[in-house]
Amino acid sequence: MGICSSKKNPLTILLLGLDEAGKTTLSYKIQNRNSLTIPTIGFNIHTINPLKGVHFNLLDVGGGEKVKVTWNQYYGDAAGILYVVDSSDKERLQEAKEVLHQYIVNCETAANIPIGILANKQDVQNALNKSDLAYELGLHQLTNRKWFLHGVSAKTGDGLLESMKLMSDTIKKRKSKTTLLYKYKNVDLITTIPTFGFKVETVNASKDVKFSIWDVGGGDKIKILWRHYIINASGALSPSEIAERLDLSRLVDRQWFIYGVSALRGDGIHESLNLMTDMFKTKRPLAWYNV
Ligand SMILES: Nc1nc2c(ncn2[C@@H]2O[C@H](COP(=O)(O)OP(=O)(O)O)[C@@H](O)[C@H]2O)c(=O)[nH]1
Ligand SMILES: [Mg+2]
Repeated sequence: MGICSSKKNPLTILLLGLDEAGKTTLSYKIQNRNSLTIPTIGFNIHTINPLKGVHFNLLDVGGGEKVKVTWNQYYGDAAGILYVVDSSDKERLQEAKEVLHQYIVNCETAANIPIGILANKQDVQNALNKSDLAYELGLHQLTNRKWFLHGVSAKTGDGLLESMKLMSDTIKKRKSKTTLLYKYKNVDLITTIPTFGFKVETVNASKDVKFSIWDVGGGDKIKILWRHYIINASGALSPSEIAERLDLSRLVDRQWFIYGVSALRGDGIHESLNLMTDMFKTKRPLAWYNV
């Protein structure tokens, strides 16, 4: 299934945060193992299956001075980031905030990667609560991306499973062409990572018609290649508005249609495949859109 979260193909989740925040403890606790809380040298990977249907590779890359600058090397493969904060260490909150913004939020290669902020060490008396922490970390500045904040204790395990569920849900909420591709394949639980290169899936539209659907990605370098593929346009505009903007009325010497779909809800997907099939079978002129 390529990029879905599965046992064979876990999604990569980066565990980031200052040293001593509790990343290593957390990654062991979630597997119900005792942690060896020695500073992380290099990185540790834990493959976990915290909930049914959720498979993550948790990458604990460490948070020391020299390591932070290497975080961006991991962003390309990451489906999500868990940023662990020690809620009981008020003296280092400003540092935690600066590191979050400098190395993750404002880092171009991490743009759009969903972030879960884990307010760790909630078992410690006087640990900052969620709303105070949100303020101290400047989380209101996290616009244009999916994020959540959740209180946890890596020591007691409280909140850990919920935070994995939140991470999985947040990743799923990202709308993308890849989501559409998998919806076509009638896969209900979809978790996606950004598309590099392209993916091709064969879809059985009906008994005797199969399509190859190409998901070619949408990064800046990729967009200029789109003209080599079939151009797909979708968005909040209605199909008729899109037809107008794309000047589809000029397509007089070929069959075409434009059809509104929602990859997340599944609306219109089967209908659009049926239209494609009809167009193929009948070969009669077709120029059509749903409003
Ligand atoms: N009380 C408490 N201590 C924690 C918690 N999580 C981690 N620690 C302690 O914090 C210290 C640093 O933890 P570690 O996992 O090595 O942090 P890392 O540098 O982020 O990997 C260790 O002494 C842990 O036992 C927690 O939730 N509660
Ligand atoms: Mg560590």
